[in-house]
Amino acid sequence: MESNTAVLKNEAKEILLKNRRDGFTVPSEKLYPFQWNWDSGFAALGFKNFNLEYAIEEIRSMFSGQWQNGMIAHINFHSENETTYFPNFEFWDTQVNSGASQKPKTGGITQPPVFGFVLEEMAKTHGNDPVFKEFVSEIFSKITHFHRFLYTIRDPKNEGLAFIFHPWESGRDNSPLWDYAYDGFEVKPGDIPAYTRKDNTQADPSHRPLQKDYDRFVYLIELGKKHQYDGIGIFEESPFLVQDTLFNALLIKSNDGLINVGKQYGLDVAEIEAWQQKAKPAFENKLWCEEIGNYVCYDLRHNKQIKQWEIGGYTSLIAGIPSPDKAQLLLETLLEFKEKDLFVCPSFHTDNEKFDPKRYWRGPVWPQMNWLIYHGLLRYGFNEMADVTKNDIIALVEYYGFYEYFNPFKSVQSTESKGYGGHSFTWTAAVILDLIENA
Ligand code: 9WN
Repeated sequence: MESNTAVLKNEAKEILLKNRRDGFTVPSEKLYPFQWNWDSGFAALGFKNFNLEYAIEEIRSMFSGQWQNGMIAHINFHSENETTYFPNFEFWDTQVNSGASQKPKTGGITQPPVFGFVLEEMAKTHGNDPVFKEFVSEIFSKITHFHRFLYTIRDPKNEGLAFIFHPWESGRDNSPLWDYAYDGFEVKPGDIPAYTRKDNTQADPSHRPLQKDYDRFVYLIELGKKHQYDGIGIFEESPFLVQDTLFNALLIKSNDGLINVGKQYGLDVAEIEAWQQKAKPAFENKLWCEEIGNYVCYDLRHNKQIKQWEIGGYTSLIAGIPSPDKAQLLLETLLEFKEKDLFVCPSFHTDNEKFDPKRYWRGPVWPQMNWLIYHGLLRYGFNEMADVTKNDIIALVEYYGFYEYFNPFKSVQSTESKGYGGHSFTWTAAVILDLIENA
């Protein structure tokens, strides 16, 4: 009989292959039928464990949609005939920017920059493979160009921290953090064009964002359009303007990835090192919050920290940002969750009134977040908690299946038999495979 691990591994590979299209992978067949930016990085991370060529094609395909200004959009609409997702390429209308990708059509915003560190992960196993070396020479300057976009257009005051102007850019679309960032901003009738959501027909509406959140999502798309998606007017006008923890921590981690891979192959990394010298102290000084005992997002529109405990702060660990003392403070909350019989790591603090164990980013556990936290904890030598983080996500997937996200309460296992959001989910498969293969 096959062991549980072998069964999980096989299932994970099957999902990755099943979700693969023409050189790229969709996060979930119906719910998300295109290529998403950071999902694609995680897909490559999964593929590199059994098919280097697919991992390379995945990233190559993502970068086929790179804009002239360097941006990698959050979605590449490789297929223009899919009808199950809103907003589609027509709604984004990225032709307002003359440097936007024509083929594939894309969205007009970006997502957390993961490709630098994914490249480094690939180098760990394939560093000596000539095919991989060739790929590095092709992709290195493109990833660097993406970071350049973030450190210029998204950092007009040259602080070393990139801003986001849409919750979708954070990857944590519906986090309660953004309620604070909007600070009461509501869309009024007539502010936005009529539109029809599709997500609620593909997933349980009680797990998805509310209508007023979607109205604000659409408002910010219209604002992006008005300023060709990269104009300074976005910085001046957007009601949502945030220096996000996760976004900037993964940018720093990806800078490190590029520096390490670049040095290995004799490439020039001076520009990236200069960004890094500014970015690390800026993150530490501007985002650390003593009151919360964690890093928090900075609301640039209202000039204040968003003082809430939230999962994004934990990605500072994988980026090597906190001192050992601060890392210890981060660890303590995880230990509390473990003591309370919760699966690690809820996306929002369980004591907060906005915590919701079922709704999208307002409490559930997310597989790719556990992968990031697991590696962060290992980096600081917190091996026991790292194992808990890894084993919890494996246990959740083993029990519920390869869903998009999960209820953090162990107690609900007696009454619930499914996870939440999409199923047969790409990054869930990818990180489970990677965690098992590299145990
Ligand atoms: C909008 C694809 C994406 C992830 C995000 C996740 C969710 C999309 C949506 O799905 O966002 O980009 O329509 O809700 O929040 O992190 O990349 O898996």
